[in-house]
Amino acid sequence: MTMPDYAYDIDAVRAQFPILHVEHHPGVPLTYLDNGASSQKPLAVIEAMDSYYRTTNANVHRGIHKLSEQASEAYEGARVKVRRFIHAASKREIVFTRGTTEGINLVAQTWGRANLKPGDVILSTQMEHHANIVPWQMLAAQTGAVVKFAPITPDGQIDADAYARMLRELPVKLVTFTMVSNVLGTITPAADMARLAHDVGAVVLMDAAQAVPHMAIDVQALDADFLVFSGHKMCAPTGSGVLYGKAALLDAMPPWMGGGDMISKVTFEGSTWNDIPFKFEAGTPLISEQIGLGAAIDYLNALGMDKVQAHEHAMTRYALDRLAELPFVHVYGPDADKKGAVAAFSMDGVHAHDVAQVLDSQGIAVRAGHHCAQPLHSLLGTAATARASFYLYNTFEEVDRLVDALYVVKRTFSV
Ligand code: C6P
Repeated sequence: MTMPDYAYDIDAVRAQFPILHVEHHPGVPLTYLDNGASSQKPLAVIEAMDSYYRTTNANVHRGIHKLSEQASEAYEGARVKVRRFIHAASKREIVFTRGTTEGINLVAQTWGRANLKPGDVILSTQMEHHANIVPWQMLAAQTGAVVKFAPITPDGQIDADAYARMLRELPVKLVTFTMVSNVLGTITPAADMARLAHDVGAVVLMDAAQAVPHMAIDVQALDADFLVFSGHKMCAPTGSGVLYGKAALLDAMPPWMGGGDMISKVTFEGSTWNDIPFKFEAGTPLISEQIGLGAAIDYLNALGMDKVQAHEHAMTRYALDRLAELPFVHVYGPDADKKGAVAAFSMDGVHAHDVAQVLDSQGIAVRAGHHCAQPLHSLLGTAATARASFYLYNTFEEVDRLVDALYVVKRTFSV
């Protein structure tokens, strides 16, 4: 076994996650390898939300009473933590959303409807999650714009020549791509892709749902115009999430949803809008959830994103090496150096759902299906894969447990 050469006390990390110590099947430890779908939550996050409801709960930006001021301070404090975490220039550029999906839909329905005309091209890639396909198809139907997909190579990377050619030859107005594929694990060359897109005057959106939880992100170094992510994949509660947008773009965009907090003045004749980011945060927000996101960021910062990434990289390499020992298992995507902590695989003669069910009986949680990436699965020539995805609390022993359990799957189905 390759032992990690970075300081990382995995037992101390695991002690912070109560759910990892619950027996979901009697006598069998939980091996949680479904982190691409959602991560588990550390005590720091659980306690931050508990403490909010015990001591600080009120609506934000509204009351002039002490409790509302405290809730607003905590909520806006979380925004500052997000700004620092992704190195945005200003907290005005941090719009709170319910997650990646909402962030992409927001950009499509505001920037997209205001800026796209018939024939304009929205350029995406063949490895996108449905959240980065469907909102653009809906926008195309509304505006007459066209969605195109840059192809990928057989080892699951962006075809760089084809991408550059499409940018040169098509009237591309928006480029939108994932930073890490939720199926192949591919880490895309985001900064290079953004530079090429900017050379032809296109605006760039980065889907960072599988990136922000796992690596240090600097939106200014990436030169992202928009970048979206979900809290629930990075130790924070469901319902927390972020749309980062450059201030000049957000300022120029019309609002999406109308209601409380997003207005400057309302009369029976019409309304004017609040400043960013509030212009995009209509209604009572998910207050405790975004405060939980702030606590998750504190937790990740204390661990160190460099160490998180080193741990996951070592584990992904180990997992790919171990899975390569199994001739009846086929792993999709590039090798460990070009990949996030994801291993989607198929098994000869056994459907992915059956694989997942037998693994579950061994206490191992993986996801099976198309992982909300149906077009990519058709390209791969399969309807479904099983997917093990790792996070900061997973261990090398858990990889061994997965490999042993795959032999059980093989025996169960006599393949
Ligand atoms: N992928 C998975 O199991 P939401 O649901 O809004 O938090 O995230 C959507 C999303 C967008 N882009 C990528 C690359 C993603 O991986 C996801 C979520 C989960 O792969 C749930 S489908």
